[in-house]
Amino acid sequence: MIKTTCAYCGVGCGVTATPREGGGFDIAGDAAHPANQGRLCVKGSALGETIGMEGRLLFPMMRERGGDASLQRVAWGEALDHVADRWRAIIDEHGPDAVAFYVSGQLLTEDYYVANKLMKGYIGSANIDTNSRLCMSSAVAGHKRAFGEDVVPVHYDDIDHADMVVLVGSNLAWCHPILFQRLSRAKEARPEMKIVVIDPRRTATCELADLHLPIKPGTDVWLFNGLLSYLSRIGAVDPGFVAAHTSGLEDALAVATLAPEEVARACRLNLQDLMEFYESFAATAKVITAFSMGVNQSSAGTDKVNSIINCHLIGGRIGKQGMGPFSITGQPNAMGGREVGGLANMLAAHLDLDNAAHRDAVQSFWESPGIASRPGLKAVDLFEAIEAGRVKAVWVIATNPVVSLPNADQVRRALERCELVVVSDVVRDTDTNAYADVLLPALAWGEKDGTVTNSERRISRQRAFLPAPGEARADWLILSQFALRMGYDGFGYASAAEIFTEHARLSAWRNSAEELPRAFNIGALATLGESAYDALQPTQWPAIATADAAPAARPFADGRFSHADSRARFIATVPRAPANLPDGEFPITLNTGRVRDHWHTMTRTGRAPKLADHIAESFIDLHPQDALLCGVKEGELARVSSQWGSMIARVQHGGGITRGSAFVPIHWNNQTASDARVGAVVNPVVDPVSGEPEFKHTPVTIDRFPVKWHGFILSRDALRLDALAYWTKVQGKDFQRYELAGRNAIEDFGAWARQLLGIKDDDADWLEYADRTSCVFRAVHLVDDRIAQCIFISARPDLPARQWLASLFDKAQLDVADRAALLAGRPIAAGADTGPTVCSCFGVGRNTICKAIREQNLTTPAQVTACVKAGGNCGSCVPELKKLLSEIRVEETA
Ligand SMILES: Nc1nc2c(c(=O)[nH]1)N[C@H]1C(S)=C(S)[C@@H](COP(=O)(O)OP(=O)(O)OC[C@H]3O[C@@H](n4cnc5c(=O)[nH]c(N)nc54)[C@H](O)[C@@H]3O)O[C@H]1N2
Ligand SMILES: Nc1nc2c(c(=O)[nH]1)N[C@H]1C(S)=C(S)[C@@H](COP(=O)(O)OP(=O)(O)OC[C@H]3O[C@@H](n4cnc5c(=O)[nH]c(N)nc54)[C@H](O)[C@@H]3O)O[C@H]1N2
Ligand code: SF4
Ligand SMILES: [Mo]
Repeated sequence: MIKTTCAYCGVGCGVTATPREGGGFDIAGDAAHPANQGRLCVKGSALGETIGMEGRLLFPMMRERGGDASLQRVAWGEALDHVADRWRAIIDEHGPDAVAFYVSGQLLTEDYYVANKLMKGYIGSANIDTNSRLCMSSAVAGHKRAFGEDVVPVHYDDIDHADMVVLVGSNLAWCHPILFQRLSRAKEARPEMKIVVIDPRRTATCELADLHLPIKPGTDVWLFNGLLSYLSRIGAVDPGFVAAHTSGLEDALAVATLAPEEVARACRLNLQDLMEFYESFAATAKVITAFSMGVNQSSAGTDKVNSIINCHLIGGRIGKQGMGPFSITGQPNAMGGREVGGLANMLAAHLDLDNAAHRDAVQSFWESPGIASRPGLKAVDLFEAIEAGRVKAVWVIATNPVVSLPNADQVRRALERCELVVVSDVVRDTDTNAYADVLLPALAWGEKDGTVTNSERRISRQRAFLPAPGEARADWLILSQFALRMGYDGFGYASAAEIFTEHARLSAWRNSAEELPRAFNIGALATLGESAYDALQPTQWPAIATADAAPAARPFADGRFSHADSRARFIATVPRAPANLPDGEFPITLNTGRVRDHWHTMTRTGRAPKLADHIAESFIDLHPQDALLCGVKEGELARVSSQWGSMIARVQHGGGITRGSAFVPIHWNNQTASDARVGAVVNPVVDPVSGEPEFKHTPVTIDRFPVKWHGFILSRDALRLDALAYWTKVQGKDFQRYELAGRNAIEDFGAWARQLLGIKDDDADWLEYADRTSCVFRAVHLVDDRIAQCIFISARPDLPARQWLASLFDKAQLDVADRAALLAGRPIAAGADTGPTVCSCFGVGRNTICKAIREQNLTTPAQVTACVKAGGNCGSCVPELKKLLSEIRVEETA
């Protein structure tokens, strides 16, 4: 059994991988890991389905610009020589700022450290930015302004001690499920603990809340300024703490002038609800305010963060058990990236690029030829500079910017124009890889070795349990081999452990009260040898015990912060509206975010059949009245357009959205759908302090996407369907499923369908039912009495249940009843349509659950689990079970 850490979110759960007899691995939660104590959410428990070789990038590939456009396999030496020669030539001609790295919070700390050392110390530019710019740069900037250092002052077990937890712009139930379950258990044990959710949508997280404040998008600063002013007015202040450990309260209060009535109006909230929140906050000492992308991804993101921290400082609610402002990180190593100075305006080891003493410290430690002396380009600016030709070579590592950046069509144009695009990835086909001149195969989760740091500053090992496939290499090794070719010394690393201990030594370098004191100090780990590094247990900083020192307490426990005068700062946060507001042409505010079972651009979760059915295709969630005004109907397709671009998704209601807003998930892209990159629609406005994009607020218009027919295909082989007006791909267990829609009139259904499915053999075993007048068509293609493909077309979107058809792919032989059912378009056996998946672990559908609730009068999620298993494994669907239970209760009392 090998212990490692989950590949996905910042909770950082421990995972065990146990070889299975006959091949493969069993993935389970690590009971000894403090982050999860053995539990895994639905994504974590499906990790085993994502480690296969299909679609993997296994060899370096290169394409000649202007020549044959296709990528050709090359040797590592040739690829790295080529990149080094081109970089050297570009740097010689245009200077070091003409090249750039764009990296990721999914790199391991060791990879991240090497990339930063190379760029900032050796190439001499700070043009290295990361997708963390899109994620937590506002939290970083807020922490630095308030505390003088980017430190998260809360621990997971504080949740067990808090009396109030406020979740701001966080869909914890879906995005950090194991932390959410911890919160649910705390609430179960102490029902008097108050949970408040501040989110414009009524998300699954709200199922646990005592109070949901459906705030007007973008107005959080009004809300928290109002709270600060209220706390001050009623005297809910810790004057001793404020006097001894902070400065700037008067200035902060001077801009927090609105009375609660005015705040309620600005935030479009019910005054009573607002007061309930303010009064509870004032009355509770142990409050945690946990925040995530609804706060950070805003043109006022940094101010939102500081307006929250202000409310904690005024009452001294920080640095003690059960309380504090808690930035929940997204990616598995968002925090490790912060430790190595991953952003274009930071230096390694919590040192600053714009401070000469800090620069000198890092350069002297590295003994590097130079050190970047001014901040590099932040992500959005970087891709603008690439399009403008100022940056001529970019190397993208472990991120997919053609999908995930705002104004994503601009990103595509930038890469098209760029002289040299290098991409290191683990899969062969992504929307970004399509623009690569050089494609380099990296080791993936399960193969790579190193460390990650989770949301509570706990460093854990990711360990390899699989052999390196093909010629894939560790990202740190690729970068080091490139650096050596560039002629730099200082990159002769033989192992991840060597890099880690160097990083640990740097964190302690000149880190003393007299020199450059920082809370981040993992010097205690600097002497780990290879085997001690291999055996490293999850370790939280700053509390690292050593032979001669007891572990330090939690950060800021003594009220001393990292600013030179040791005081935390209140920041005067003047409320301001989002940069682009809805108007007559673009009347709806587009919000974007995540769904429960997918991870980002789906390069990994998209391959797991277990994760495919919870939400199978991209959608736009819209209030029914807005849908009416836009002329779109639930179940039909709509085009979502902004000034920047457009995409297509299926209209749905019921996502808890208020009027005037719409929500689209971030995951689908050109690999999984015909036209579903929501990044193309999102405005490229950024926060002026952090540079983080305003992903949650773009004015859009929504129109019908008219089609003549709807349909779907289930096929054992993958198909190319680019000729159709709309398609989207869903990974099944033994098949691919495609949802389709078309604008073409179909004359001869049979011939058309056979061509679409790639059937060339006239004698193929083929059954069909066609009714041209009502545009209904069903056909099935059998091979040796097994189903190979089936296709269903109808003028309306209400097609037969996919779950039932999927079950036919398990059968070794179709019987007569199956064939008849296929042509009739519905199962013969009653109850065979189980409905859309709710519980992905046991594949339990909505219809099954609702039927059990109704027939057996179930009232709690535990009863549902006992009856139909749903919710009995990872528990990620429990909030949805609660929702179904309450919907059926309402239905029955109505
Ligand atoms: N299943 C899943 N989990 C993930 C990920 C994933 O891809 N899939 N990604 C990981 C990563 S990298 C990240 S960063 C995290 C993100 O985790 P979260 O931040 O929890 O997720 P999001 O869905 O991006 O957005 C959170 C919420 O912010 C709300 N919001 C929008 N505008 C506002 C506003 O103006 N004010 C307030 N208060 N709220 C607003 C949205 O309605 C949304 O419900 O998730 C991590 N976990
Ligand atoms: N509209 C909108 N856009 C958003 C957001 C939003 O809320 N709304 N959220 C933003 C946020 S918070 C984030 S974090 C980003 C995430 O966006 P991205 O970082 O673009 O998304 P991923 O799909 O995680 O991309 C990771 C890539 O790295 C590859 N990869 C995985 N492991 C490795 C490895 O070990 N080495 C290498 N070299 N490659 C690897 C994967 O195959 C994949 O192609 O999206 C941002 N974009
Ligand atoms: S909560 Fe889920 S996705 Fe996040 S680390 Fe834990 S198992 Fe992985
Ligand atoms: Mo993120």
